[in-house]
Amino acid sequence: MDNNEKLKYIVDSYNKDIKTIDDSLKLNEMRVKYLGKKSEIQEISLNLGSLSIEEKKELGKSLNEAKKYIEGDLNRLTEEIKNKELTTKLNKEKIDLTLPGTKFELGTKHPISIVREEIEELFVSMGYDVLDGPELEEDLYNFEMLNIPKGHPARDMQDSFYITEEKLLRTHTSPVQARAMLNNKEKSPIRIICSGYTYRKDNDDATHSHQFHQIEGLFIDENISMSDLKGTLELLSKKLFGESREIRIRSSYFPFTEPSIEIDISCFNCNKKGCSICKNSGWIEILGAGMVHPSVLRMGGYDPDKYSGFAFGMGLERIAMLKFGINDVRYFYSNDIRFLNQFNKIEGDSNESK
Ligand code: 2NM
Repeated sequence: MDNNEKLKYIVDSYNKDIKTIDDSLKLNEMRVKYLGKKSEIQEISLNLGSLSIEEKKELGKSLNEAKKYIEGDLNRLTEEIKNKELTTKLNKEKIDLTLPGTKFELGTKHPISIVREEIEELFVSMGYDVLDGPELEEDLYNFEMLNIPKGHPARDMQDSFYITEEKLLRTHTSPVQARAMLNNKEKSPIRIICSGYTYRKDNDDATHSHQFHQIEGLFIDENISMSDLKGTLELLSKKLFGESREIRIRSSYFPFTEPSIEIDISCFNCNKKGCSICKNSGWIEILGAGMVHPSVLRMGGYDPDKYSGFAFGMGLERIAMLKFGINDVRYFYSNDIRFLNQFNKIEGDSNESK
């Protein structure tokens, strides 16, 4: 077989081979086989050197034609197969936009948050600001500024989580109020509400937790009296436990208020007839309050001869337990989904079809 015949044979063989090729991988193999370094065409062109000028010219031309033909055909097919493969891929990956989306479960609002927000909403509507402060507090703000000096029984080391001599986990949210008084450089009236985690050394049981929530309010202005406090707490009681609630004031003691009081509400379960919830008394204790002690005002930079104020505080766990009929404070922290799911779903429509 002379070289020209060989070339013809190669092209024929290519034409036969190419008929069975339908993907880009095999196509690449074809390119290697017919045009690559070890291809027959390459082999022939390596032999050109040993030929006469005439023969070289003639064979060179035929070689070029064969190469061009195979190359052109391969390029055309490459394009064709690429398009075919893309179409197949697009068809396979087609998205049906009419299919319903993936449903996901929204959480519920924690009962402590429900109660906190309800209280905050009432006080914000009366012009109070919502404030917070650090949980790791200084002795100065947690005790000293609140008329609880060193040696006072209320600061028993056994009851507080001290981190250093001067730092402890706050035992109430009142230090936020002490800070607010100090921070108000104009000594203008203050209306604030603040809530958050508080800590006391306690053995956890159904009614005690070493970590719990308080919410406290403070109102300082000229001519603030006990009747302002009473009206405010009456509103709060009705908002939390229903319009028909009555309140009862008992005298009490807190170092930071004088006088100090405790507020009971008429039992929402038996309406004063006596039941197990109110322990047959007809009344339920819900919070402590009082007129801010003159020493506390003075330490906060307020002149007690010009200003007066009231303050109140309550435990959010206790309020939520009464409101929702929960008999063990540990439910709030156990993250039991059966407990949590009993409270309203957070606003949003993802659960609507469930
Ligand atoms: C209570 C009861 C009575 C109270 C007092 C203050 C402050 F900072 F103004 F002195 N904040 N909170 C207070 C008063 C808290 O909780 C049972």
